[in-house]
Amino acid sequence: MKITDAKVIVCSPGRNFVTLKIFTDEGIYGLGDATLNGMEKAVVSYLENYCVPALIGKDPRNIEDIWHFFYKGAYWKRGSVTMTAVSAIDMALWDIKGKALNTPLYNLIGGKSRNGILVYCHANGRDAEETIEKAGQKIEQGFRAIRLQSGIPGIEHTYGVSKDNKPYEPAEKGLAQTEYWDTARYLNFIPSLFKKARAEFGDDIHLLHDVHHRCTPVEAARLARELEPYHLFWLEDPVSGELQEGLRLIRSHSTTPIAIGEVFNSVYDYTTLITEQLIDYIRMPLVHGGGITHLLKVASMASVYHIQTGFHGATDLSPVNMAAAIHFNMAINNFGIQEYMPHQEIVNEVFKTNFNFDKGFLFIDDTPGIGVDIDEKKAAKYPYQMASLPVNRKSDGTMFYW
Ligand code: EZ4
Ligand code: CO
Repeated sequence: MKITDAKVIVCSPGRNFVTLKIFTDEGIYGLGDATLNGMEKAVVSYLENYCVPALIGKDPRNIEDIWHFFYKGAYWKRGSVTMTAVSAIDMALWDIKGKALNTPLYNLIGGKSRNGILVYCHANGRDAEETIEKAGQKIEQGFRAIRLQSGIPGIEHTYGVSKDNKPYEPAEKGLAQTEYWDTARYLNFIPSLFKKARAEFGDDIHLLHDVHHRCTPVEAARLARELEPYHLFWLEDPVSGELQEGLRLIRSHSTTPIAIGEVFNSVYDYTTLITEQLIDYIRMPLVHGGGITHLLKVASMASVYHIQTGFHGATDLSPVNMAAAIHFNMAINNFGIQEYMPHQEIVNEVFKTNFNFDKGFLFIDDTPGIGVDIDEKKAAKYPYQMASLPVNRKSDGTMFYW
């Protein structure tokens, strides 16, 4: 079997998606997600100019070797842009293998370990009361795990809270907008939100929260400790994770479970965190973390240390990634939870999917490969639109993490 061609499809049904399609001489093609929110064209360029020409003529069955060709073989390795490209190639190759062997992806990586995939959704509101009201609606829709993000008195735009009461989409058209931040107000507010939520919903609903990289290690330790009485499923990205040693401080002060790494792109972002048992959940998704091939290794290493997966699943990851993640989560033993933000209806005009939600869980059918297809004619109706994630400054103007 030989790769004959590959192309990159960019479309914007409501938001931008980049999809890699790899063709073979046996008429089988595979799809991979290559979407990197706000940096889409950088990945497109790396794929089109450097990866696609190198793929042509290779045997798509040799996934491990091709993965290392694009990782070890590249002198300038790692980084979100290049690893997203490697991830897309890897996903498309697993899709081809599944189709060639006429079996769903989960069968190729261990078979089924469970019946369905526990997911968490988002609830957000302008204040604690509205956030709790929204969470109540999610529980009525069947969700068993909910991430709470709330507007905070004195902070104009809080991460995770939509400005227009529509589903939250952080990227906006054009160049980056500036938001302003105040950690002291945030830290004083969040424990009261979870106190109210526990009083309203009791102990059986899983509650989660995303700090979105905005605390120093000692601030995060305080927050994790003050949230302990409300038994969070996890506290996400409590600090910006590039300082792996910073997580030691949080761990030494609190038993609140920690999830980290939606912006990570290699096992080497995790080695201290895993081997010192400083975290509880791996957030790095297939689409940015080297695809199925690399996440299988990360998940295996994590499993040795009793750490579970909880992959990023925002709407800026395409349905191809979501389906691949469900297969992956079905197969591994140390699956924990999957983030699930349903895409807008118009996304389903372009992508034909094979998964469905029922009573808090996602289920995937047994279509061979990953099982998602793209309608290129429909995709062409929605051309790319430049959009950027916000930048964040402290209220005195100092540049900060978004
Ligand atoms: O900010 O996907 O947990 N979810 C998140 C997301 C990220 C966006 C960035 O593109 O933190 O909302
Ligand atoms: Co997050």
